[in-house]
Amino acid sequence: MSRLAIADRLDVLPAVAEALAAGLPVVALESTLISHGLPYPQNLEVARASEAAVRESGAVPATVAIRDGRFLVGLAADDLAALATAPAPQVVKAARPSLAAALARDGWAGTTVSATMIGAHAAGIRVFATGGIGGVHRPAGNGSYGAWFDISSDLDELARTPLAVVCAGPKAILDVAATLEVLETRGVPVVAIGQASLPGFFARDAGLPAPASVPDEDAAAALVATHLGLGLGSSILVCVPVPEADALPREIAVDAVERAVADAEASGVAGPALTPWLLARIAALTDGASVRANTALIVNNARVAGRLAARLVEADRPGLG
Ligand code: PSU
Ligand code: MN
Repeated sequence: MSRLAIADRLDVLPAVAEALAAGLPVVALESTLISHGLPYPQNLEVARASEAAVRESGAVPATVAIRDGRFLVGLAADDLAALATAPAPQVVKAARPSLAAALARDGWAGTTVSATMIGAHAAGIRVFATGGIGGVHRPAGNGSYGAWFDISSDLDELARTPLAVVCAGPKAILDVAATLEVLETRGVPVVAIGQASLPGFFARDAGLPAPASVPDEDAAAALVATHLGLGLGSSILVCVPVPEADALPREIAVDAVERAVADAEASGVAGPALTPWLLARIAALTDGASVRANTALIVNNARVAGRLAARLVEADRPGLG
């Protein structure tokens, strides 16, 4: 009888496999932001800069993607470039519900937060960096969810797969308060580093208190180690504010998001196309300022995740530190 396992689909890059076998810190990076979230050439620049930031923090980067039926954990430099430059319609977006479809076809798929978590966890990785997680989309202008009822599979994945997921907060295009409520119901701890308010993706402040906060990365690492050590099966969401110099002022972010959501509604965009559509519309509305914020926060999260992974490895070694 055949074995039923994701592991049979994994191709772990040798540098990543060696690091994991040696107990060295590794950070998974997602690839939907490369394939669908950012335009070329910023997507390739961000992907390379994120890997470099993880390395500078003392960890090994593992960008996760799908190609020709294989679940790739860690991309060689030429593969990263191939994914970033592959013609858009030929690259699909793979999440938990579309994972089988993405693996059953030839060609590339960018993995969302949910699909990246599945591959990273199967490979034995504990820390993952992204830009912003998916969540509960906003209701239509009339306040009714109706045809707009749309909750990202990222939220259920956070509840069922144990990792430390580093992000800049739920994406600002979402109903952030509703997203936090779902995370609470599903038992996912959400912690902000260095501030009491929830980081707001493009902006440093989402306008809501974070469910929990810690003063610094050391305290974050201790909380992550405790959470993962409990074996509850869920992830912990670590929220890092976008770097000050590249943040969008909150009013500008709120205004662009509101206009983009109204435009999406008027254009009838929905489903998996919605998030990429909104990000592109906001980029146009802010003259590229949102892309600069998005780029800066992704690379910054990769850097923080690298340091977190290194601290977790130190905590594994009793008697040291
Ligand atoms: N963060 C970014 N840009 C992105 C995404 C996250 O800065 O493009 C992607 C992530 O892959 C996330 C996905 O998992 O958007 C959510 O899509 P959806 O709302 O369709 O579940
Ligand atoms: Mn959706």
